[in-house]
Amino acid sequence: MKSPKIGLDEGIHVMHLFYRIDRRLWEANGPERSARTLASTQELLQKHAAACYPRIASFVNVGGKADLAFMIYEADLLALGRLHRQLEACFPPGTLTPVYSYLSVTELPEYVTTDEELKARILRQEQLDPDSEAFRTRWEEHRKRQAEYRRYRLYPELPDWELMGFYPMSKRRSATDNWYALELDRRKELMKGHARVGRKYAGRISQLITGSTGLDDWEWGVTLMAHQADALKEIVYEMRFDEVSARYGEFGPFYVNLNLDLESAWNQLNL
Ligand code: 76R
Repeated sequence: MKSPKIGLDEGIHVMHLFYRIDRRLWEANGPERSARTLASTQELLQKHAAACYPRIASFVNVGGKADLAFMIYEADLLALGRLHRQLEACFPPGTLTPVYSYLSVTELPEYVTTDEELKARILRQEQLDPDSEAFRTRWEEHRKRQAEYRRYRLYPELPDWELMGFYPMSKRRSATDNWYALELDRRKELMKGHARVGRKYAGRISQLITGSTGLDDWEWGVTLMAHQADALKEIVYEMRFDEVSARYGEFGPFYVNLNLDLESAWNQLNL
């Protein structure tokens, strides 16, 4: 069956790509080819530079595990696959060695307060009459915030901060600590603690959690934007003490990357 689009019911696909440059082949191609590669890759990135999608963002890895890194944001999986291959085709054959790649999708968390819960809380805490004007105004405010939150989670626009940290993670399923065997209420309670820790990092960390259960080797991709590496280290360290991570978190490899436009990336990597 041929289909012009492979979308999602809501949200977009996100792909993280990490490459090493084969320096021998690169040198053999010479500076003119390097300049042409830069120009054609730049052109592709400029054509895909929406705030959310279609977007290809470029980074330089500083953890030593890779050289170049990219993030592709696309609603259509066919288009995402095409962009991935077009990006690789900008480079001379063999010069780009894939190191790690990760496919995930944006999602709404299971643990946000439902409308019913919030309504009950407002009525209880603020002692409002459900038929009053005051309640209606309050409810309207909430609906607006909720819509904004949903839009941000499903169609993220990450801030242009200096660093991008990425790692995949899963929730544990061992005989004694099985996240998936917990009741929803218990998971909700635990996630409140997690979010409390996260909120302390407002202004220092901006996070994007994308779901990958059944799509890639871990269950979530964690993308953290930061100004400095200590913020990345501190949030991950502090979360290790929170029960959700301490007891139930399992982690893949960590990639720390500089958020650089392509020309700066070329300079940084001496390409
Ligand atoms: O969307 C929200 O802000 C609501 C609260 C929230 C949810 C539901 C939240 C807040 N997170 C949620 C879900 Mn998170 N997060 C991580 C990591 O290294 C580690 O130990 C864990 C990696 C970090 C650093 C982080 C940061 N979070 C999730 C999920 C999905 C779980 C599920 O569905 O079972 C994962 C895997 C996960 C992991 N989280 C926050 C943060 C930060 C900084 C916040 C506060 C966000 C804010 O205030 O805007």
